[in-house]
Amino acid sequence: MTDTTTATDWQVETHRVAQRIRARVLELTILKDGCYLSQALSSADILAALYTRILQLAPLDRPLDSPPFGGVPGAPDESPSGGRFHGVKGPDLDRFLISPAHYAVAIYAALESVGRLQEGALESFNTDGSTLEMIGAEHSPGFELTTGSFGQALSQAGGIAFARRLKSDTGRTAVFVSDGELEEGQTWEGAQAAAFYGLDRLMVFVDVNGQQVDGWTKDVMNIEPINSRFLAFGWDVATVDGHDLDQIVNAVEAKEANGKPLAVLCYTDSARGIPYLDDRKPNLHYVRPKTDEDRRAFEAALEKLQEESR
Ligand SMILES: Cc1ncc(C[n+]2csc(CCOP(=O)(O)OP(=O)(O)O)c2C)c(N)n1
Ligand SMILES: [Mg+2]
Repeated sequence: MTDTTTATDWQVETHRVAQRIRARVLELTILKDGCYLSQALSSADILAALYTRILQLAPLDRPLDSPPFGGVPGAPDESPSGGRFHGVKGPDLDRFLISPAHYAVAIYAALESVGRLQEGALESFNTDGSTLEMIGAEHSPGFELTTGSFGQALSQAGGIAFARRLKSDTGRTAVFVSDGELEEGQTWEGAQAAAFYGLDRLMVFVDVNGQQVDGWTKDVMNIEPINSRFLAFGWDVATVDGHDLDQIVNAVEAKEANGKPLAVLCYTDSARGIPYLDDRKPNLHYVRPKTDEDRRAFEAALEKLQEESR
């Protein structure tokens, strides 16, 4: 969906949401002198497509605030789960689970962009006592699970999808994972179990941005060929350009009820929207403006992204 002259209304609006995500996280990167920026650049279109077009989530009456951390959710205290930003749960509604906890700022920006997180809430981002943590946890907006130790959410999503099938829910369970998490053994145990139990209402969206903390994923621990690996595990697989809204949405719409879970492999660019960062690849896991030239380039990129967000 690069040619906006032929884009339909939803594509134009969803593209704006994606640019707002990028702009917001870049703004915070400048303000905080560093942030998980590249993750927002790579995943913005996937998240925008999910929140505006793919997921069936209950609407909220109004954007929610995220009060300070009041203890972990669950008994005996009643601290709210970050899942409430996805609306009330329902048998015919979807669930959306986030696995890579360092993508939290991209999730907060996405929630703000689609009117689920109150504007201004991000002012407390990464400050003591705030639930808008740099590394999200089960109390952070959008998060139902604590998954800072990676590779866990696919198994948990499979468990949730399995339980939902026992209850005859018709809603789908979606989980977002990063490509570095495919290096984790538990990911593949989860994939194996999901196929074994025939969980065809389970969908995993992978942000294949090619990088992990120590460099290119292919150099640290190669995960390719991801497509044939998932196929071999008994999944349906769609390989898409993770910046092409049509391709992402169509991958889900083409899914048949055939007893197989779906993996949508979204190949992305971790500098998308800020070409200035191209030269720093693959060292974009955590981005700081280091020089005055960086700061000037970041400010210029912010202006452009904000312009495209309106
Ligand atoms: C089980 C586990 N091992 C190692 C880490 C440390 N770690 C934090 S971020 C990261 C990189 C993960 O890859 P990815 O999410 O693809 O990186 P990105 O694309 O965000 O740079 C690693 C290995 C962790 N959080 N959990
Ligand atoms: Mg990655």
